[in-house]
Amino acid sequence: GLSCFSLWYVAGVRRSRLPCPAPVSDVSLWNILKKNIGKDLSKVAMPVTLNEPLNALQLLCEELEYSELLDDAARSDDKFERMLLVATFAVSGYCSTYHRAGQKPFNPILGETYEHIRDNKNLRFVAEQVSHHPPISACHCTGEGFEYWRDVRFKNKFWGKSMEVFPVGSVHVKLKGCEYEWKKVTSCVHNIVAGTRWVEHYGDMLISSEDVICKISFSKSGYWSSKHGEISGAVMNAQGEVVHKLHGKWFEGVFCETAGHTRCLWRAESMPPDFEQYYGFSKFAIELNELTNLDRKYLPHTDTRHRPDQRLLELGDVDSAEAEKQRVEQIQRDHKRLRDENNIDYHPRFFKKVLVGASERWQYTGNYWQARKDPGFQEFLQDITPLW
Ligand code: PIF
Repeated sequence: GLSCFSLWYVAGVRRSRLPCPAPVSDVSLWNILKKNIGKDLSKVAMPVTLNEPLNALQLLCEELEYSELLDDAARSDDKFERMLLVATFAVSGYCSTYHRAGQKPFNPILGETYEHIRDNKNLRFVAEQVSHHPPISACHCTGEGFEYWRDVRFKNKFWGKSMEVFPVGSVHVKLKGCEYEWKKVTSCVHNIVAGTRWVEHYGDMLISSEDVICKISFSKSGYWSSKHGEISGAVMNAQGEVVHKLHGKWFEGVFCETAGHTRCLWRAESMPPDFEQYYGFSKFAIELNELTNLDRKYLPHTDTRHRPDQRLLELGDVDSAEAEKQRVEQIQRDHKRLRDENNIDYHPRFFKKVLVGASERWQYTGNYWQARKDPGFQEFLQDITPLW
């Protein structure tokens, strides 16, 4: 029968705490960086103590924490209101980064996957690491009346004190037959080597759809400025006339102003107790890497929740986590060498590369949820050598 655990799971109850607080890390990032000046940092294996127990695929999922904004957009009959909610969703995706500048996510292994289901929201998310060098992650998600997809590759620029991250690739949302597309703004991690690390996002975001556009500016200000985190923007019709104005802070909330009247569209959830000791994770982030008995039954062996080094870090066993990270990375190198020696091309399982103009996109094949059905992934993934 069902264990107590799975009954909880069925009822949608998830853990509200990580098993262990973040270990105290004394690793000197400066020692690593000075040895690698001018190098592409994505080609340097970093110590596990720089990481948080989540990876880049799970961070893509985390940007959907406030997906009900898209559900609401899909329910609205007003195209300007729909754009307003899509734009608010786009801003809300930055919220989790506020308390998370202290660590970096795990870099997924090529072929690693991550799924996330929220029955109460009808949300189904799937992601796959489709390229190792350069690291590229692709994801696809459906909710109540919307579809969402994105692929991303991060370009970094290390400036000595700070690091700028330029996400390459677009975010797409489709609802009520209309497609919305935008590019994410530049992110910057300050005080990389000394002092308190903090994150800032800046630049202009343009969300386009058929005949409504929205422009949002993320201000560059400084940590102590009252303008820190400020965004402002406008929803415009095809003639460029402003219909609604937007303002707020990406870590706090978004407000809409229409003809002198102001209303709140979104507010960030409050943080769980002791979040500082627990990697700055929100309630949503805490849940992302939970592995229930039911998950064990259904998840493919490629799912991040099965990755041993990340699990060991979550459990606070730093030494074993480091040893496992190196072992897993070596397996990945061996697989690559075997492919190279035998002239075998690598093809991701659930996404395929398509060319749109001059740019590459990774399109979901639809295979994942199909393969998950009885008899599960065994048959579908049997040709994949275990990743770890
Ligand atoms: C390893 O990844 P790490 C390296 O890629 C290594 O080259 C590879 O060996 P190989 C290993 O198999 C990898 O595990 C390095 C790098 C990874 C990303 C991209 O995890 C996402 O050891 C970045 O890390 C997201 O990290 C940033 O790249 C979002 O994970 C904000 O470049 C970085 C991060 C820079 C450090 C900044 C620290 C800030 C706290 O032999 O196969 O090449």
